[in-house]
Amino acid sequence: MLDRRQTLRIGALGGAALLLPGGARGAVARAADTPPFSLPLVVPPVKRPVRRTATTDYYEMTMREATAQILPGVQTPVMTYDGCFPGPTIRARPGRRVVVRQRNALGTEAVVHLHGAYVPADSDGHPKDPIAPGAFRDYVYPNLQPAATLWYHDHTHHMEAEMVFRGLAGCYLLDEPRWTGPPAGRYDLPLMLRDAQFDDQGGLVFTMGDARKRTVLLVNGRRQPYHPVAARKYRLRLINGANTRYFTLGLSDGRPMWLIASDGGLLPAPVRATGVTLSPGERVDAVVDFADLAPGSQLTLRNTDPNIGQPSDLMRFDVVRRAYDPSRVPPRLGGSRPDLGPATVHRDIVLGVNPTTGMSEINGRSFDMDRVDQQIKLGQTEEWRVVNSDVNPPIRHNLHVHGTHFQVIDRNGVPVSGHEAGWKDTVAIPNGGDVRIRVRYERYTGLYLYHCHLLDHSSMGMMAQSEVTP
Ligand SMILES: [Cu+2]
Repeated sequence: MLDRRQTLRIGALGGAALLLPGGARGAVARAADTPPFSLPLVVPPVKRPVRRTATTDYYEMTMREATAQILPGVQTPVMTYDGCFPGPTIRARPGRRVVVRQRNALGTEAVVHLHGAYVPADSDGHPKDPIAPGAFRDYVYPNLQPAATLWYHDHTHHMEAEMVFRGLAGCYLLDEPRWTGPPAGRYDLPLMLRDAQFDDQGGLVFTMGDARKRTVLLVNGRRQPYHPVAARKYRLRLINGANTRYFTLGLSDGRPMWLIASDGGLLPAPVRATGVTLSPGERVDAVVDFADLAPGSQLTLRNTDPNIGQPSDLMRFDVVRRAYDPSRVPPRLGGSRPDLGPATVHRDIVLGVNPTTGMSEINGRSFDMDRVDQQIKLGQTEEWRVVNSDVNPPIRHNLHVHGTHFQVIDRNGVPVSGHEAGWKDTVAIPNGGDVRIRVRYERYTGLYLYHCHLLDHSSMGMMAQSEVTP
């Protein structure tokens, strides 16, 4: 229920932006008048472990309020991990355990979910496990899964939409072992995409469900940044971190990208594409080659989602130098082709907004964390037919499943292709149509959520939970 939402108080900062020198009235208006591409791209810092053992890297992170320069010349109050907007990046390796101690220095409870990770249920960031203000929790991430682009974000009961919107999200990159292949190091660039709305003072405005006013597009927490690049290949880890916006991503000169990884990690083979659509929570790794461009060339990463009308520029790449490039996109990437075999259990999962109550529901019920919605046997393959029943008016929904990856069979009966044919944890469900997925839990038992990742919808109840049993 809406009335169960807490009112989020942005403590000492009071929600008002602090203006940089020259401020007072008009700072946001001036920021709006500032030409695009006037701020450099922020690459979130890679977090260092506080301790390393033979098996485990230990990290400590603090959730706290801070300010960030999202718009030129304006400091906006945000909720952060470690003061960073987005949070610091954790780089981990398959088979090597990570433990993150999350301290809550916010004035409100919080919980952290690692999106796309196979983790024990008590480290999955279930809303029944909040961290109280002033307390901490140790999250254990075994990383027993293929290398992949994951991200961590808030999952507080009824509050994840607002808390992620205010900044509680960061990248968690599970790296492949070193091999001669896709661009690495500083040529491997995480790009977290989202939108935002601001008030006249530069504060973030969050209104549940009102996504149409979130018209400012951000990359790594900044409006339309620029990034100097070398004339060579780059790996772009594209993460849709928006609450409800879809992105159809492409380069302004129409040059192709090689899609090399989906939510679950490397694809079997690269897929050539000039555009790729991501619903909220989805990721794709794309290799882009700037080698043919002379220093001084510029091109932009654009959103060409047909639902927004004109294409909009997300950021600009400025080619500044030539470079030796030993990286390559091999014809075989080493990822596995999803094949969970025939299913023994079939289910219908219907996503829809209740026209009478306005609540978001799955199979006619809004989320109740004390109710188990379905039981799943460990090791057993299930097939889910996921339906989006919101046709009139059409409302977009997708489905994210916690704690495993799934195989997407088809959408409206048509087999999926491109990155969607790889391992996925989030998939877009068409209005009035369906997507069939096969799901299997392999390792851990306990409670795992499944929900629409349009976070305004999950916060309003479009969420349910499976109990995985031995
Ligand atoms: Cu939804």
